[in-house]
Amino acid sequence: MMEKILVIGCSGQIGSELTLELRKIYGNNNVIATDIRPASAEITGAGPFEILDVLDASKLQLILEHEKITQIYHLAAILSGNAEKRPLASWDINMRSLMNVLESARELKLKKVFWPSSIAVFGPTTPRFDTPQKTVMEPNTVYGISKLAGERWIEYYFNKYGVETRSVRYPGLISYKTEAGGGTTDYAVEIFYEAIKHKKYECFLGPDSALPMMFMPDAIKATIDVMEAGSSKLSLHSSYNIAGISFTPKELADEIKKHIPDFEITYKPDFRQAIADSWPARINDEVAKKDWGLNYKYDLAKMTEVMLREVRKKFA
Ligand code: NAD
Ligand code: AKB
Repeated sequence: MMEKILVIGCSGQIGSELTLELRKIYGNNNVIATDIRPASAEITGAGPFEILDVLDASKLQLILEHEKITQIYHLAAILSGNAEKRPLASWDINMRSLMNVLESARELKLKKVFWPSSIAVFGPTTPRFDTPQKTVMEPNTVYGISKLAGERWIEYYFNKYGVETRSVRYPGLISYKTEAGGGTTDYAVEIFYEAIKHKKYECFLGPDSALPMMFMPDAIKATIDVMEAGSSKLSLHSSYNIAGISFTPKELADEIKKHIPDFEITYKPDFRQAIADSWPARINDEVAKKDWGLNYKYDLAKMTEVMLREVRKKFA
């Protein structure tokens, strides 16, 4: 059967790249891109795009039926930093959007859903190093609470109704195509722009805040791999830890200095420091490796080299 994909949140940091990758696999016209805001010319020029507020359950249902959608990639959410500024509105968006997607998937018997969780599901009582797949989870941010609740709901819909949602706990994602969307790990994107533009960066986290991170090409590959894995391979139906590379702001700055020797970093931690302090420094992703063969191409040095090259091109 031909797959027809709906991407919700195609204009964001992940959606802007994942949509293009999905179109390479399934064909331009079989990937319907949607977002509450306009999309890039790269997306609108190559295939179908529609404005969709995913909180509008009837419009969502209409598109799914009209386009005969078989799979949804649901990427719309309010990320950790922005969610702390508007807790109730963010809870509403993060949870109601997921419930709309799960209910539609149940009613229309869709084949599969992708919905990302995050390292934000962990909290200050979680072991910070080599964080296991299954461990203490007491998140203390509204974003983390919504992701943990989402994980419980996707597993519930699988067990109760057979709705198959595939999910990974993304670390902080680093990319150069689209701005990062209001998260705590965004310093690791901003730093490259400031390094190229001004040779200096004031970091909103302290020098030693180690966090799990991942370069976008590895994240896109993990997303597609978990979606394509055979059902019999999956030992869990909540969300898989994926670890990527862990580093501190100081370690990233030192790596950038190898390319821009006069680059300077200063530190002025803000409210996001407490969020970073509540998250793991490094997580364990053995289960994803064993179940569906998670693997990575980029380490800190390789990622830094590509980021500097690509951001430089943008300003050239
Ligand atoms: P982003 O903020 O860059 O993009 C989200 C997109 O969703 C935006 O384009 C926004 O316009 C859209 N959106 C917001 N509300 C909407 C609504 N009501 N209806 C339709 N669209 C709406 O976020 P991202 O970084 O691309 O993240 C995508 C997903 O991955 C989110 O679920 C996020 O929690 C998760 N995630 C991201 C990271 C990361 O580092 N980027 C890490 C862990 C998890
Ligand atoms: C954020 O910082 O909110 C995101 C995430 C790790 O979920 N990048």
